Amino acid sequence: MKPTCILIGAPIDTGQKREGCLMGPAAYRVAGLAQSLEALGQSVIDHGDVTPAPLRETDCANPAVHHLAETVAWTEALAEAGEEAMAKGLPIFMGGDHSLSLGSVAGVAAHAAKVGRPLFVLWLDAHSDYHTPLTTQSGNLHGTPVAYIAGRNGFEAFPPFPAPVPAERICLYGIRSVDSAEHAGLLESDMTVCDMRVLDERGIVAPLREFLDTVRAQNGLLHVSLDVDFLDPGIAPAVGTTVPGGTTFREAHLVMERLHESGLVTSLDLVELNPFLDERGKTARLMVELVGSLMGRKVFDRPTRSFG
Ligand code: 6HN
Ligand code: MN
Ligand code: MN
Ligand code: MN
Repeated sequence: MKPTCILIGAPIDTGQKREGCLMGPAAYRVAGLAQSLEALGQSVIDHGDVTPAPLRETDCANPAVHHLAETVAWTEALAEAGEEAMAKGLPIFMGGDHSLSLGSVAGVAAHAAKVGRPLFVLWLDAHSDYHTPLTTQSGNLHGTPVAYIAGRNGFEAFPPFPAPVPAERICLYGIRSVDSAEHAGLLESDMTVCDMRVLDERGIVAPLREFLDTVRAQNGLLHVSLDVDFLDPGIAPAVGTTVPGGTTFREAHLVMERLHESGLVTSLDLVELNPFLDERGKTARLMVELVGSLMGRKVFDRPTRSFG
């Protein structure tokens, strides 16, 4: 049986400085995310938007870091909402900037630990998001979730990450903008880094298939974090951190179709959509279409078809 999709709105704007991501959940609703999933025979519950936890006092040795207390408050609330939703179905976190994943993946990881299955994370992004609050120069906490998930130091202001995900279970896919502190950290880790050079050389499918084979072999749960800037800015302009050379319309759909066919995806983030920067809803609609492909939409479906 197909799991129920649980839509969780997370109108977070505190992980970066360009305002507008807080309109993301509303844009996904207007673009018909729930309806498009229902049209695929999926049952859908819209949980509404999460409310951040009460603000606590926080401090950080890096003066560049901003909105720390607010981001911690979102993390706490989303971790709770995420863990709860995992017990009921397939959560789809509608962001909100990428600091959302500090909380969503914390909730998912807590669930994975409870059910005793290894968690894997596929990070579809132009960026590696591997800063800690101590290494970030922009001070934008949306550039830090991968480090939190992997259990790096520097997150003392945040709740301890439940069961950090070993680096070899994290795959960064499509990256083409990595700061030097992130680069140094990644070189010391066993993370699977499929940067754009790798995808250009090997194609969009082969490295993904390898990662999915590992998830399957270990009976893992798979969290997918989809940052709008994974896509080329030409097809997805509604994001504050555009980087040229992103995935094409066809590549992105192919990734989603492969993910669907794997049957492995157990939770999903949709992050960094800034509807204020969109062109007549183009990016929001594309994201909704991509979720459709991830949840099984096919242009042409022949049971005997196989691509290896
Ligand atoms: N994102 N590395 C840059 C920074 O400011 O730390 C960009 C971060 C982008 C964050 O992709 O969600
Ligand atoms: Mn602000
Ligand atoms: Mn990101
Ligand atoms: Mn990004």
